[in-house]
Amino acid sequence: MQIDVLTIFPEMFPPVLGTSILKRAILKKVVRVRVHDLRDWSGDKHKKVDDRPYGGGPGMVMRPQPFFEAVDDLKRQETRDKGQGTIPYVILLSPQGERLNQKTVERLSKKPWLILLCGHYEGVDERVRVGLADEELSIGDYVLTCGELPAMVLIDCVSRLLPGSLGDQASVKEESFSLQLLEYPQFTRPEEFRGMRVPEVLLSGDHVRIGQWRKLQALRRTMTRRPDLIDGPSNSSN
Ligand code: 4GX
Repeated sequence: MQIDVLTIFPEMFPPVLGTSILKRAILKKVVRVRVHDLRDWSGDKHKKVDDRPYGGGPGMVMRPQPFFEAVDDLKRQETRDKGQGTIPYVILLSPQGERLNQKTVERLSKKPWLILLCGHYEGVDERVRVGLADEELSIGDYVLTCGELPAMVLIDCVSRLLPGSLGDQASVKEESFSLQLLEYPQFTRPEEFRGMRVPEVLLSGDHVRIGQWRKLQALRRTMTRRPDLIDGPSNSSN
């Protein structure tokens, strides 16, 4: 998969892309991530990418032109390099978007090419939404300072689903189960730590009982903390 990011803070990305699983996925060429400075397309001698909102009001709005021209250039470049154009799927990260969940991540992981648009200030010109983005996504109902962190979240959760990114693809399957039910409690050594003991059943070696205990714990936890996961898709947060 190819991922291009349009941002005014490209320096935020290398530390995240260069660590752990993402680093390995990139080295193994499971995913290719290119981060571009949106100011390269500002078309302005001061590299300004924002302007004052029509109608007045506080804050600044990101101009549409740099986003549109950057995407045009990336498409042109792709056609030049590959002869025929893969079509990019353009995503705007914003609190107004549909909330990201694992189902969406799975759908996006099947796209050959994503372009992520990171917004700042009070937002971006509506025409970016209407005329450029294929989809608008939010990573949750809280307000961040920028769209770069959501873009990194998306890169992270999409990349780990790509074949070859995790050593063990079985863990992907298991994780997707754990989205219908919260995980059971896990323990490792020692048997007692600061007065807290590992549940006796886990030391019993009785795998039938262990399986039953884990299932019960997972159900209990889900019912108390995330009943919406059991109620099903009628619930908003699912
Ligand atoms: N999940 N933010 C984006 C600026 C902005 C506003 C409107 C585009 C349109 C967020 C979130 C989030 C804060 C990132 C505002 N860009 N993005 N930024 N939660 O809070 O995605």
